Amino acid sequence: MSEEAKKQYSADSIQALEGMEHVRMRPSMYIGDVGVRGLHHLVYEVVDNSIDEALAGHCDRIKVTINEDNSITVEDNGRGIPVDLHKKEGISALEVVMTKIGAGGKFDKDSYKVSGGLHGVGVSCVNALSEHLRATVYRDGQIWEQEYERGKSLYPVKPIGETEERGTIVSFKPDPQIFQQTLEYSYDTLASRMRELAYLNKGITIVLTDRRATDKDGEFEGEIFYSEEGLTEFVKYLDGTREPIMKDVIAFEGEKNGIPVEVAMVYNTSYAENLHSYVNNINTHEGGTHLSGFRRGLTHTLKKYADESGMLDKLKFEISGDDFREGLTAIVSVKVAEPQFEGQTKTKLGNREVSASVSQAVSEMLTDYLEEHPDDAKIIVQKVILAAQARHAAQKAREMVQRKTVMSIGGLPGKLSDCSEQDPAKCEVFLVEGDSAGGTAKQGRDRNFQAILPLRGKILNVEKAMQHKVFENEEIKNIFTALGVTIGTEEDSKALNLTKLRYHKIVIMCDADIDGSHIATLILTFFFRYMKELIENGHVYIATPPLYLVKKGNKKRYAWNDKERDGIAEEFGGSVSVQRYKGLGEMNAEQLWDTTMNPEFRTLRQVNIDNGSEADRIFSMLMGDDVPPRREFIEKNAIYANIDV
Ligand code: 0RA
Repeated sequence: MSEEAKKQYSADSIQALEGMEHVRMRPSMYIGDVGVRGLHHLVYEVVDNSIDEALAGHCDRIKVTINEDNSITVEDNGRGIPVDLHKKEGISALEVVMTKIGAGGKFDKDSYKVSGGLHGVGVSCVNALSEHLRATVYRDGQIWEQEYERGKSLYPVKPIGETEERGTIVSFKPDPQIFQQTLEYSYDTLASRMRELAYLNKGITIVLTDRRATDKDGEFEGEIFYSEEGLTEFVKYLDGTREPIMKDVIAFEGEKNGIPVEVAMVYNTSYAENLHSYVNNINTHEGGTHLSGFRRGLTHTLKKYADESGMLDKLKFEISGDDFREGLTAIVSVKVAEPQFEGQTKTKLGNREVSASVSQAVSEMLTDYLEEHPDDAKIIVQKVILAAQARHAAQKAREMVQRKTVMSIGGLPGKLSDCSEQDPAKCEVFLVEGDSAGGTAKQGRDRNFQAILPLRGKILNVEKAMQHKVFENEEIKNIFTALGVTIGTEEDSKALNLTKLRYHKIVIMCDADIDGSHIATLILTFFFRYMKELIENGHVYIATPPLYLVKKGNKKRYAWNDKERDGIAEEFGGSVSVQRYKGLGEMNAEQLWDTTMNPEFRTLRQVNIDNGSEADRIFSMLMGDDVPPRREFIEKNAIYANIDV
């Protein structure tokens, strides 16, 4: 190496070090956060590299394993990360990929890097944030290996044996210094992302194994995700518990103006609109140009068909864009070479050119389908007309809600016990099941900043009700007025106005039993379908009342599960008395305050939606007609597991 080259080499390695150090200093800049999400993000980042290798046509199998110690192994049968000398860096290409920020994928200029996690930061970030990482490459008859600690290589890449196989294995253990909140992986969270990836990238087999758990035959828990038909199957999966009103899923797959576009859609008997959009396998929660292209293509094509069919002749009012999407489940997935992400959470596609591509794709596939399936076409148009009529009725009901909200002096619901604090950021409202528990909560609360809104019994199942029924429902009107939220503008009948939100914490407080969780789920469904932004902005919480009170003499402690109860009993020793709380009503005001409402001691679970399509499927299943899957789900007591409360 010349003096110049040496200088350059050390300068580069200093820069690389700084890059890796920076990741460790500011991990949230790279992976979003250092909580549960960030922890799972590490896995997605590594898997994305293997997905890219598969999309480039070199790999069809990815294995993801949660190991006993909560480390993760990702294995693929691709070409293997190159291990030869990287000329500029003077080290193995593998080491460059693993230790240089932003180096990933630079070798293969031809390859179309399309996947990439939310932040698309590369495997070097995962390395920087892992206390240990091992990369093993099977390539050209040799097995190569290198290990790292907190992003620093422990030795140069070395051959460790011979092989006939090809592929890459990355095993990493997240660093407890970084991930202080939790190091435990959620099987359900990983499973729903792997399922999603399998549907979005048909033909790839993704094997997920959880070595922390075995089934009754002693086998490790796990699932194999594979989709032959991609989005068409994804739509069927999402609508598994809904009733389709048409024979086939309408689907498109191809390139439009050089942009790969995939769309699948089906109408069902529900009233909910379920649109999910992806760019490079990333869920674009905030939508963007691809979604507006979809909407435009759909409205335009259906409207044209309906007009020409003469079915709209007797209709007295205009059909709006919304009407075409009632009971519609659809997925739009595009691959964009240089995506521009905008919006609050950087999940809104900005690239203008994509809109026309998707719109054309949708027009083409819909026109074909409607022509070939005149019976289905008629059913769809009838559904749209019904939706338009219902929307008309809803508009009136909503205006009533709004009028009440606007003239809010004395217009608050009579059942609301408001707090005295005026600053919404400091205020909380508890939505409490039943008048009696509401009474206890009212006595127990700190009236300075805590308001109570008792709800009567089971609230309306919005999943099965038409919009105007929802807006006419007393309890739901009360929720709107109490929260100070209005809904609907000229262009968008479902747009929320949160500027007058009266409480920044909205806490659902229900009994800790099956009925209670059913009611909590009904309320959550309502928020999910009608006030999603409240959830997205982190305003919705679930209170967690204790299950047991363990007493011995004058010692007493609360327990939130059986394990805790047994632990306390053991600690107290001898014979203890255990009271099981069947409902909030069994607690007195002081107990409720101590355990569930007092910010110093309570645990509030914040509701957030990690995987929108899975949340949608779960709500439709929980609240739909199909009883068996619902029962099974509620009994597994995992109602909130997949929506990550
Ligand atoms: C760049 C070039 C080549 C392979 C890869 C990247 C690659 C990266 C990852 C990450 C996980 N699995 C992977 N598999 C492959 C190979 C180029 C060639 O062989 O010509």
